[in-house]
Amino acid sequence: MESLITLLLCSFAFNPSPTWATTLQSSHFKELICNQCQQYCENTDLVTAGNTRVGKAGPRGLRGFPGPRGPIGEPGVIGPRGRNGPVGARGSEGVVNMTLIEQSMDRKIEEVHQMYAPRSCDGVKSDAALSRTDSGGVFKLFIPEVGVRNLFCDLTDDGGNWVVFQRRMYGNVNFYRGWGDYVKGFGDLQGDHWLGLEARHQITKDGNMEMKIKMIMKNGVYWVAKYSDFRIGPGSDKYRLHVSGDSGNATDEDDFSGNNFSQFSTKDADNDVASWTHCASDLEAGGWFRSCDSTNLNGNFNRTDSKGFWWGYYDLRFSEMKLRKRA
Ligand SMILES: [Ca+2]
Repeated sequence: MESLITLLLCSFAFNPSPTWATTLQSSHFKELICNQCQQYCENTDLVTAGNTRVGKAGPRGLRGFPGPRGPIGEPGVIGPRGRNGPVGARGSEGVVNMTLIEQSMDRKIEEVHQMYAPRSCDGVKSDAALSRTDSGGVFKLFIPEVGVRNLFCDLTDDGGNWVVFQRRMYGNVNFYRGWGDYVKGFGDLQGDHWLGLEARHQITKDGNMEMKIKMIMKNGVYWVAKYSDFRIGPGSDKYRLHVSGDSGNATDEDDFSGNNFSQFSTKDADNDVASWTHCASDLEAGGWFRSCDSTNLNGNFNRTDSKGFWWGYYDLRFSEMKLRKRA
């Protein structure tokens, strides 16, 4: 019976007439009703709110948008060192610097030649010749302060052992050159050539050297001039000529010793004593000129106007100057 009354009361409370609605809004009365009608409330989907009737809560709405990114946190503690990685693959082969290797080889070869190369033509072995002629050949000699140089050794004339330092035989080499060429040397060792003044100074600076000049004229006449003492001064003294002790059939008249104590001159270096002229330019050659006289064995033998001569004789076709240690 009590249950029936409660059911009726509760049914009325949740389906109020407009007249009762205001009364039902009283929180005190609503609490009373709910205490009595709890079962009913849970079963009827009806809940009072003010004077409006609402249904049960709907399904959960969509998730809202995420909030803004928070501030960056403090850096973490550095971790322990990792293990070594695997060994890498072998790289490609590098490029070998051949120029450096070749330069190094050249230096080594030069050092070996300096150790074993003879110092003069009297020390050469004929089978060591780089090339041969009837009278001698080209050999490697070591010249102090200059290095290893190829030189022509006359091994036959008058006992041999001569270093040839000037030769004119073919006329195919120009001898009208500047200072640098005469200091360094030029031409073909087996033919027309000039051994550099610096090498000549180094070879003769200690003295005790003799020198021989051989000349052949176009008519076949053979002349020889020989000097028992021959020495060339240093470059600082313009390779001054020191020559004395003449002999031979070409020394009866004025000869090479007429140029004794002269400095060397070329077309670009006037070191003669003739203040009024430049002998090397006048005679178109390099030489130890004093006042453009005596000899011009570096001149042009093909000219007959006194450009190439030995004391007034212009018809030379061959000349050779050579030196060796005095016996
Ligand atoms: Ca002059």
